[in-house]
Amino acid sequence: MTMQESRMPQGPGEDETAGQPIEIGWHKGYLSGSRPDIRVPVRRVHLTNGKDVTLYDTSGAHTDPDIDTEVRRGLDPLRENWIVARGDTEEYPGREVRPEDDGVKHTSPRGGLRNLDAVFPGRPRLPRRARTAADGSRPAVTQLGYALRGEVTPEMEYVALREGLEPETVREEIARGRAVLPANINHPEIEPMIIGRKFLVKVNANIGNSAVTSSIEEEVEKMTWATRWGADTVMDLSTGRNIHTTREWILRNSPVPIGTVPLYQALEKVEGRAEELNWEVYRDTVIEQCEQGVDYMTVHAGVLLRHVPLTANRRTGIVSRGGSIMAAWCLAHHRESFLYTHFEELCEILRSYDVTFSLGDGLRPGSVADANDEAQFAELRTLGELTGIARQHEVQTMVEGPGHVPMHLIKENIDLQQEICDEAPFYTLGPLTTDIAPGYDHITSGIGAAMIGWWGTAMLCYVTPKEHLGLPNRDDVKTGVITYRIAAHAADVAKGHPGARSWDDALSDARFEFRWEDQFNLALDPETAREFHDETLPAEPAKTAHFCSMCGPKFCSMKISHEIRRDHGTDMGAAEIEAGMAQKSREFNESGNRVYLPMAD
Ligand code: IRN
Ligand code: FE2
Repeated sequence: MTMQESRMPQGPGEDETAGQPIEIGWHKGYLSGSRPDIRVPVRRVHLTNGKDVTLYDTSGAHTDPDIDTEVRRGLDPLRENWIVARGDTEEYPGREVRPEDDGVKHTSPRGGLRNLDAVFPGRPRLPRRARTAADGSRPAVTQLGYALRGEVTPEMEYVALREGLEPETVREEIARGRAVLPANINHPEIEPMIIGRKFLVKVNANIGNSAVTSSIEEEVEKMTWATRWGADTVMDLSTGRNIHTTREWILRNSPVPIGTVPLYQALEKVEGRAEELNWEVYRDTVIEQCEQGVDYMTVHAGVLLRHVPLTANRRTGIVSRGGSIMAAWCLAHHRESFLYTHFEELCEILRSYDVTFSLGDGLRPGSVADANDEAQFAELRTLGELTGIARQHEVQTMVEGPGHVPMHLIKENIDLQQEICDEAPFYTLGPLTTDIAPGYDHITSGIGAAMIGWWGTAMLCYVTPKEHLGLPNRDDVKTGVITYRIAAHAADVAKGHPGARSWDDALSDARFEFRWEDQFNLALDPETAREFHDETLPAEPAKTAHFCSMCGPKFCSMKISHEIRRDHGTDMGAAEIEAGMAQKSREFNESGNRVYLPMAD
């Protein structure tokens, strides 16, 4: 296969370049669709042999030198015309956001002082929702609704181009409930993406301030940093102050869908007292976030009163934050969860904005000892029931999964989830395959993530080295995203996603042919690859020298293979191979039987 053929995705569409000089090794390009406003960003890596490789790109306009991005203004609303042209939505005044909704009331001792600089200054905007009919009803303005009605939306065409698949495949998978395309009508800035087992495995990165540990600017920067390294979605798990405003800044600047757990903000509104939560506070918080443009929401509606006792004998009880809030509420009132009893009302809200459900796993195991227990699977059965209800309302739905699971128990998780939830996309947190390595849980979980991704999990929620220990900083975010991109890509290769392997092949060719620059530019993390190489071979010519630093100039398996091929051609008979090997053996013995030779030699 030539490098030209090894584009990923191998989709239709022509490439336009973004005018960046080619010398830097790669540039941002665009694949164009059936209309001028469908332009799918790609990372186009230029190889020194004159060919190029096209890679999936999640980094948005922030990495396009031709687009002047300014965080105070926000990204251009790429999807706005598509949404308006459908003619099924209306603008309306929206909810008024009170200072206490912004987490100010109880976290600021100075009586609601609000950092006015922090208010998002971008273009004024009224929220949209599905148009209200005379009888008060509203149509489903969801991608699922359109797919069921046989319509291929511009968003569907966009992701088809992005994945190198047919638009009709995208529509079918969404209609079947096997894929979701999270795209709130109030988040027109996103570059559409799809989550489903037939598509590339996706990675989510969690960010978010807690109390006062980080500023809005830092959170926005973490978001752009995470998407730069390949996060397909970002969840803002902020709690504490400026919660609404922080989210506004993130949404207006994010090229990827944003997820949240509305329960966290609702809890802030009742000053952290779980038992004081109620449906009205929760509903208003959900609407507030729908109007802002949150694309998917974790809803822990599967934690039922009768499930709570099932966790009593667990080694590590309930570890999900949302799960423990809902368990506390159920026990305090000895009533069924308001998320469960009001679930249909919640569906009606989400369908008016096209917000996707991410049904939370509030009873996921928090240790390998608790994996696959009755509490976990009882909740999963409830999530299956809720998936069915959400679909009847034409609300897109995915299902969250564990957690901590040893390797031999992982497969049962995806198999059961697919069966119980009628193949709704699975979105798992790892799973961590052992509990013994705090500080390295990106690795303990990356192992589980690769396995469960291979078996059909559609999106992997990253885990950073700070898991169980603290809040991730910028470096941890990068480490988490890179680790999970590896897991996701390894799964794509194993699943045989069209085009996935060609990235590996392009890099292997570069490695085998000692095209160091190409190897760096094709690498998932070019900076680290280049830096590590430069540590041992700092001189510039080394990058093109025909040996690798592992074996030195005199002995290198790849160099030998090259020499054999050069001297004997590639179609060698057994005798010729034997002769080549004997020759190499002599050279080796004459050099003193040393595997590593001094560089100066
Ligand atoms: C993903 C799969 N299972 C849980 N997650 C994520 O964990 C979820 O989407 C959210 O980002 C995070 C925290 O969830 P809990 O602890 O409130 O359940
Ligand atoms: Fe954990």
